[in-house]
Amino acid sequence: MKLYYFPASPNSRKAHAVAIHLDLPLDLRLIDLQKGEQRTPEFMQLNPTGRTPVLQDGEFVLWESTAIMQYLASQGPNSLWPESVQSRADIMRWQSWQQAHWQRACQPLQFERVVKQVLQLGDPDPQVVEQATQQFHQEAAVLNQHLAERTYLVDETLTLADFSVASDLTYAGPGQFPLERYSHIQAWYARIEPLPAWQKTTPRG
Ligand SMILES: N[C@@H](CCC(=O)N[C@@H](CS)C(=O)NCC(=O)O)C(=O)O
Repeated sequence: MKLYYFPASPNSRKAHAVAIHLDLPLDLRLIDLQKGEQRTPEFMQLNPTGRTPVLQDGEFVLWESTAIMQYLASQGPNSLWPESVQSRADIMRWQSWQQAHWQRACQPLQFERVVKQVLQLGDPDPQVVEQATQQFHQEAAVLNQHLAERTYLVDETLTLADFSVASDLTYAGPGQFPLERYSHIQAWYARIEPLPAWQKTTPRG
């Protein structure tokens, strides 16, 4: 299977980490977003939305990171994506929340404080930062509460849900995400961070 990815991107990281965790060999193809490679005609044929990651398994082409994670984890039985219908629904709940709400709170902080600096796009916009910070607190409070008496998000075991939600904390440090008051999120992320799959997908540079 080929994974077209950009290693610095949290969405690519989710898919790559799942493959590493499950020991699934991937033929990695770098799509350099800084060079605009996601908009070449060849890549747009694979993903008309012009985004990474994309998985190609023979003739089958799949985009959207959550779908890719589920496809990878469906290659054989494993505890990241258990057979139970309720466990899967619960995982999907957190993956849906991550895409619809958590990512929307984290991404502007990442963009304003990290991406803009790397790409020399100017200073963070205080209004965007203020709005994202408010949204961050709203969503982080829910996540923190959920993790208060749990080790992982679903079923007390590491699942796709953890990789999805953790991906948005990739730039929590340089993005100065206001995590101070969320001790349960911090404790949970400290369990994800040492995993070989997370270590091996930590963006370098
Ligand atoms: N919902 C998509 C989002 C993918 C996405 O936004 N990828 C970003 C990198 S994190 C990208 O490729 N952006 C390139 C662009 O928008 O030009 C997914 O989960 O795969």
